[in-house]
Amino acid sequence: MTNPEILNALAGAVIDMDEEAARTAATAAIETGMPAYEAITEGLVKGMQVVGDKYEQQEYFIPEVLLCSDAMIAGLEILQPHLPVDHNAGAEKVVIGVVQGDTHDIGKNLVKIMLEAAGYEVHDLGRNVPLASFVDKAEEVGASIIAMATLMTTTMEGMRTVVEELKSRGMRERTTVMIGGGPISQAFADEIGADLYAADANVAVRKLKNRQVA
Ligand code: B12
Repeated sequence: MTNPEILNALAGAVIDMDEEAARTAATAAIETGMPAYEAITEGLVKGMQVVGDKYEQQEYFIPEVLLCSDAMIAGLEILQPHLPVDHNAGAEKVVIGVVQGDTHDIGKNLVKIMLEAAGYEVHDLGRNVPLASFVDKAEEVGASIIAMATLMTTTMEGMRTVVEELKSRGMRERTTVMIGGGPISQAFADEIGADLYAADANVAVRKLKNRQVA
């Protein structure tokens, strides 16, 4: 298979809810020497974006979306061990999670994988995370970065609460707050006083790295 065929097969496997096809295409990607990073972002994630569109057009419903996500995870399990790990981040610690009230975690999991590959030590609180837990965990493990995700407008405000909580505990100055997810924007990040916003997992890693250099 050529590289475009492999990327199409990865995306197609996610759209077709086919775990086996996702594993086969992921294995083909590795065997042909395609960077795992490219296979994830240009293959599996592209497929999941199409799934998102189909859900919004009511062509797919919750059961289909969950099967698509299983196929994406099947592909990720093969690709993730092949992501080259960069040790230059000096094992800076990140606490990541999806804010309270929201259970969408596919994007957050991708950001986590990319951060780990970039050399960060990631503490994953999962989804529907009580807001104070972000700050509690950062304090407990000595994390310098809190990364929060949400895909729902109804739960965005929770991010502001976390920023305020950091201030009231005297931790704001030493903690970088990064936010992302569907309804989040740079304008919202500015409004609540978050340090960084990223529209996707690649940009998230780049912005964190740049911030270190700065
Ligand atoms: C998959 C999905 C689901 C799955 C979630 C499975 C799972 N384990 O995550 C299921 C089917 C369970 C689901 C349930 C619901 N969903 Co839903 N779901 C989606 C869907 C179709 C795709 C989301 C997705 O995974 N995309 C693929 C990933 C890769 O993209 P991503 O999450 O955006 O992540 C990327 C970036 O945003 C960024 N990013 C993500 N996180 C972070 C974090 C940081 C720190 C940074 C920097 C960047 C970053 O990087 C990622 C990778 O590049 C979206 C529609 C859409 N187009 O987004 C609706 C959507 C998010 N869901 C929606 C809704 C309403 C619901 C439900 C309430 C439906 C219901 N009535 O029950 C429930 C939620 C219940 C709850 N309380 O949580 C709405 C939200 C509307 C809104 N604006 O508030 C959407 C937008 C659909 C719609 N148009 O109505 N859903």
